[in-house]
Amino acid sequence: MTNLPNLENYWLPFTANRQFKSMPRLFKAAKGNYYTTIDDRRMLDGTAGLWCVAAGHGREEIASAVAHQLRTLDYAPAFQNSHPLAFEAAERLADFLPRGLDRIFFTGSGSESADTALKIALAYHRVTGDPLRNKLIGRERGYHGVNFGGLAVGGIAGNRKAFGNGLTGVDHIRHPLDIGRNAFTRGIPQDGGIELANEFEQRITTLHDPSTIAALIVEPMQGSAGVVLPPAGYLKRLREICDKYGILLIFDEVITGFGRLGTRFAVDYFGVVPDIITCAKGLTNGAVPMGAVAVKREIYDAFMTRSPANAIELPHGYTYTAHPIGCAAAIATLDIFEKEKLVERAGDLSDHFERAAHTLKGIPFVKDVRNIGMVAGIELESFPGKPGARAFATYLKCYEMGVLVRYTGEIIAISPPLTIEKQEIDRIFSCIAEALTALAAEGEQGLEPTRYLKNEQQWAAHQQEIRHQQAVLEPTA
Ligand code: PXG
Repeated sequence: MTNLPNLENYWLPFTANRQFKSMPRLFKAAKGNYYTTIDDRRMLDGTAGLWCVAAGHGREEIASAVAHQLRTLDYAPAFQNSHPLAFEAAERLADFLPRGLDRIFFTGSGSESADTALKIALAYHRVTGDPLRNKLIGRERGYHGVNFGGLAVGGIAGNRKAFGNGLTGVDHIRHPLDIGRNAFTRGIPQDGGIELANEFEQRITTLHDPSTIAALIVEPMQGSAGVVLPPAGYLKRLREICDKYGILLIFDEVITGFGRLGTRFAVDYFGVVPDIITCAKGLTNGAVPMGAVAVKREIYDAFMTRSPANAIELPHGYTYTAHPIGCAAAIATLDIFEKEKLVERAGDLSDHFERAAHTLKGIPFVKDVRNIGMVAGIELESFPGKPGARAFATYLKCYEMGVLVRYTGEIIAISPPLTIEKQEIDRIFSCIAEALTALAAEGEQGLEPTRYLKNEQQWAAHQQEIRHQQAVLEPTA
């Protein structure tokens, strides 16, 4: 492998580090819908990075806005001072968001957005004289980032178990995935939504006093847990139950925001309006770390009218809240969305995307295909005793064939840049079909990760390189 960096010091997130470092997959450049790998291979981006590069890679408009901003004002203190671009970015984002959610708190990521939203919900009930409303409800299989608040309301078991007790006063409602009933449904499932949502009411009335619940947080579509879709009527019913009991409803739109479903936000897709929206990722097209929390005007006004004069209304914020570079990138991204009508483009492509995704029905090991907008989840049958191995091998095979897909558990998730072309969509799904067909022929052997290096020579050279670097770093070892 060419130009391999020293791999020792960097601890990769959510990655099997030892496995990765034994066969690193590094990108050195990206443009449009393609990455270039360190060994000069072109890789079609079937995942928009990590769901974030909606407008395609290497956007000149964002690069020059960021470069200009860096040279003009690299940083301004976020507390007690600010800069004009913060206000402009907030105004532009408010225009892009669903009506009424137009008071914006900026953060540095989706995780910070989730924790910020939860804290705003708790503080809101205090400031409005209802301090006993302090429990938070999330959902099984939910993902709200990795900070303690988001982790507590999140429902991906593996992410929680390693970290002890987390927050108290948290409960979860059921996730809506029901493959037995809904396998291979095109778009959202039609049945079962109301009864599932009603369980939320039942749970909070039997296990809790609903007047102690501060907020319910859900992803309108669960992304990280493998593309779990809300059945028809489900989100609307959750909204009604929240209204009935004075509970704030938070939509985590870190993945669903910015055109992913063929609408600006999932709110626009489902016609259900929460009290708070979190977003990140697509906000800056993934180019600069940034997130945002949008709240209904009434929530902001409650803080402004009920806090003592001259008091800090919300004792919360980050050094990098509304960072000038992030704001510049966000404004440039919103310009691209507007100019290229990216949301409409995603909406127009959705039917083609759906048809392409469902060509996988009948391919070996595919037990469900789920899709909405420009998202598809392909759930595979596990190899006995090796959970996740088949999805991982599929990912590696696709990588070898020049297509980047995501895998989580035994699910392949596809979420390309919204700039993708129809033939590129076809290529993604035909590549997955080819990978799975090959795996079916190879049996258990096909699940061995080291098979997927291009050839043995490359593998040997690569191992030698790693040994060399280790020797340089640890001369006595
Ligand atoms: N909320 C939701 C709904 C998310 O999907 C976060 C919060 C956290 O965002 P940050 O910026 O702190 O990572 C996310 C992040 C995947 C994948 O492959 C998904 C995420 C991140 C990385 C990978 O599904 N979602």
